[in-house]
Amino acid sequence: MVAISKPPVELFFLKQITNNNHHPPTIPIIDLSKTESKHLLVKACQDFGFFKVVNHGVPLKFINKLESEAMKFFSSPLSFKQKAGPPDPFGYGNKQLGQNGDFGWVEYLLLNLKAEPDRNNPTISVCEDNPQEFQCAVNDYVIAVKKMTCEILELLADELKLQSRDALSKMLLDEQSDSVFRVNYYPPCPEVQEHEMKGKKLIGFGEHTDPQIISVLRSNNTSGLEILLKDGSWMPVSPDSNSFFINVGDSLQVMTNGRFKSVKHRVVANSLKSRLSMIYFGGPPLNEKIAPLPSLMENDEASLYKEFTWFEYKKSAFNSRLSDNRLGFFENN
Ligand code: GA4
Repeated sequence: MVAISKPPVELFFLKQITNNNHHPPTIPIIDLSKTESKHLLVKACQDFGFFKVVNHGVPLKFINKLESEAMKFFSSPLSFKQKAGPPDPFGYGNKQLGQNGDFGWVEYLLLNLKAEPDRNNPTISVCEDNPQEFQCAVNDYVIAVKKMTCEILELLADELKLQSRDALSKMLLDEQSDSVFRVNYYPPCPEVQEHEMKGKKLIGFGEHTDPQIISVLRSNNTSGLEILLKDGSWMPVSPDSNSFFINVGDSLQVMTNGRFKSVKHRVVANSLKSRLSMIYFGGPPLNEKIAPLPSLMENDEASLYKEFTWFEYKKSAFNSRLSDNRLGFFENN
């Protein structure tokens, strides 16, 4: 059992930076049922590294089932939740994020999706005496979300005219794909209002980029997610429980030699309502070489990055602090 130390409350607060932009950009909305979405997808990955997906085809019953199972889990006594083991890196975590001194106002479950989840053969163990129902709900959800994610990666590959349509999706479909699933529960925090009056925001999950290829987030209707815009201001993302929010990860930024942007994002806590988000992080196999895709490179275009394997990048990422610029270490000067 892990003893969860209580970090000082001051660690969670951010000075509030006001967005003085009177015309903040709007987040691209991609309708996956429309054929012209390919073009918009590429544009969204270039301009923001972030977009919202509607008509996604993920059955509502899988989403709702997982949300209610997850709420049941997070409402359970601490002693039960801790049976999932400490997050090193997979298990149940409370306030502590990673191993390098980051904290947030959040509880979470981090699960390894190493093997292909299969509804008849659940491979994801949430915790020892975990009800089968939670495992099945995760499996059904992940299978459907992974299918949608691969469709998006195939549309991107098509529009980018990569060698093959599955040039990106095959890394997620590979049975060695190192993908991860995370459920974050942000309890309401009554202290938020008091601190907001002093111009401070409470951090749920501190600013960071995701190391993988692509991340797919679905949340309940509680706000909190913010993305960092090019002008350095934070833009709140209106929650939408019927849609998915997708962001480009560091690995996809490298594979496109910087054309696609791995967007910095964070979550601020809410004073009244709890926020529940579930995120699928699509990652490549550990031995995959992460480098700009040759078919994307112009004649004399130089690679912005030194070549590395996903294993090397992941190792370095897990040794970093949340807000670090993890790609900096792999940049060519
Ligand atoms: C950010 C994206 C994913 O949530 C995650 C996170 C991981 C963790 O929670 O253990 C990290 C973070 C994430 C990057 C830097 C390191 C590792 C916490 C942290 C401080 C699961 C991932 O892959 O990288």
